[in-house]
Amino acid sequence: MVRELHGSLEGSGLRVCVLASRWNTFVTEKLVEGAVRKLREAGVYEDDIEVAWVPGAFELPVAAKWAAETGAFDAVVCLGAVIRGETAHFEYVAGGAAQGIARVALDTGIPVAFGVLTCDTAAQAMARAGGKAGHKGEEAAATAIEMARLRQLLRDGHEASRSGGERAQGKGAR
Ligand code: INI
Repeated sequence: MVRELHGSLEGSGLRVCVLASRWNTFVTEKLVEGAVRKLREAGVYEDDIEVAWVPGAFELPVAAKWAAETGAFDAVVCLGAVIRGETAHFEYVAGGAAQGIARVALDTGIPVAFGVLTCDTAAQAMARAGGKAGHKGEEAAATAIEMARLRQLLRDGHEASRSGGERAQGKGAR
């Protein structure tokens, strides 16, 4: 029978690091509020939530790497708001943050959620930080929990088969 796995949104016992950028704080404070609210609602314990601030979105990847490498967290949530200006700076900051965050997740195996808004205007950013277009902080927190749980399911299941389960002994082989 095909086994189907879904990471749950049950957060108790998970340790989560929330990283937020100080650029455009009027938006990122709202992203942090939503993320922390979502983590609490999911059952993550108060003492298992840590929030750390970085100067800008470009600094999120290296801070995520520091957090992931401690071994103290089951997931990291990166929050930021990059708002387009008149120069190409936007592309470098947003691109660097996105690629860097993806790389940290792949390099460390720790889920790192991408809650960085990349918008043309401040109004678009506010709409996505609890306004008409949803809440990317909440979404990123939920993603982090789901991925941390899925990681546990995938790793625990295969850990069991490696350490002497039926298939490892050849009994389940077709
Ligand atoms: N950082 C942001 O998080 N959002 C922005 O909109 C932004 N803009 O527009 O420049 C921004 N720049 C700073 C950048 O993230 C770094 O902190 C800086 O380049 C120093 O490394």
